[in-house]
Amino acid sequence: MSLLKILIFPDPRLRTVAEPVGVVDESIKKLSEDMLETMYEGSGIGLAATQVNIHKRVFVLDISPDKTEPRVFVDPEIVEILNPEKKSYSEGCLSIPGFYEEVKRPSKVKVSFTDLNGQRQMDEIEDLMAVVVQHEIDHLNGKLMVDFISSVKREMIRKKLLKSKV
Ligand code: QAP
Ligand code: CO
Repeated sequence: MSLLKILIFPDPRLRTVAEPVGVVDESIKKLSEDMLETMYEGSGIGLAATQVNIHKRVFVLDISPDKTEPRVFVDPEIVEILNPEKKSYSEGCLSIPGFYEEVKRPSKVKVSFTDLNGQRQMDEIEDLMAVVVQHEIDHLNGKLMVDFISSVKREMIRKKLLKSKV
């Protein structure tokens, strides 16, 4: 396994729309292992391939307290919003270190994705998992959590991260 370099906002490469994977091959398995290692190293709970400058539709997450439940989503799609009632959550992002912002999203969604065995899966998700899945799918579409906040706050974060050179 190897640690990957995480792009930091406002790196323009974070705005790239990722390409569908299609067939899950060894390169995708290796990528997901490296992404999980990189996510754990940064004490994250979710990481999209876009954040490590690989523009393929893959993300990983692990929201378990002891970090023992890695999950990999390939070609994920939100097929249905099961509860449109929006819930606010203070979100973080490994590409926006040190900043947390309240974002409102649908609280329950149905997601389809390909697993590492190449099987298409369907899952109903809610609570923190639903927040992370929507946050990560946004990354694959070049969207960031700072796009949901005021432009004044976004500018402040942009300037601070450009200066801090993390
Ligand atoms: C996405 O983000 C997420 O600022 C995953 O200094 C997070 O793992 C979605 C992290 C929360 C919903 C809720 C952030 C690590 C990790 C930081 C992360 C930091 C170190 C963020
Ligand atoms: Co993020």
